[in-house]
Amino acid sequence: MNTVTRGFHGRRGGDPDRIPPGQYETSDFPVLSVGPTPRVDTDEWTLAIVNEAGQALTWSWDAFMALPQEHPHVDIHCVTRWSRLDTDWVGVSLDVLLEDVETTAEYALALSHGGYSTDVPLEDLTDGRAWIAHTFDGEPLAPEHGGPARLIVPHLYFWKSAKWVREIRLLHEDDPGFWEQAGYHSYGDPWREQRYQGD
Ligand SMILES: Nc1nc2c(c(=O)[nH]1)N[C@H]1C(S)=C(S)[C@@H](COP(=O)(O)O)O[C@H]1N2
Ligand SMILES: [Mo]
Repeated sequence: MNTVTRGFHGRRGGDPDRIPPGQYETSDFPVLSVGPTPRVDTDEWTLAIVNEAGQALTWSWDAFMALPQEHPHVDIHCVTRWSRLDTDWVGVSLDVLLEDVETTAEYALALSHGGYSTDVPLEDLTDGRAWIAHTFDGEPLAPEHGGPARLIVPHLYFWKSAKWVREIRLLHEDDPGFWEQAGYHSYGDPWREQRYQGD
């Protein structure tokens, strides 16, 4: 008998190849924000990548939207233990944004409107593994989920995917972000269950 229903007990529920240890599958899209949702108008929106010498490359909304767009189809994993499979985004690969950036930095700090920040090794933003996304499920990204645009780094716990991102700062030394300063793991690989420092 095959009586599974989609959602919590969907056909992929608990699939150990897709659900990292200690996670459960959900079909919801929970909102996890530290503070209030900042309202960022696309007329005023800019994205900057600032290298270790302080040189900035900056895109307006129109310039950003004119860049080559990708359609990542990815699984996401929050450290609060929910995982959502098969999410659909549209955005610009960090590979494209980093193309003309001169850097030998090893770390990146993503900075958001509202004060949130999170650090990742720069390498983890490359090779088709990270995007600045503006569309989710075919719709403009909702403000509570980081609209107009957010970072997505789906191979790391979802706290690394900074909502309302405004700057990617490239650094020679790691600079812990909001949750990393609060005791969360500096890298955050869901497959190795790197939830907290020391995991
Ligand atoms: N700017 C900002 N980005 C953020 C957060 C936040 O509080 N502020 N929360 C993080 C956490 S812990 C998670 S799980 C995801 C949640 O994204 P969602 O609210 O779209 O599900 O965003 C991450 N990015
Ligand atoms: Mo999270």
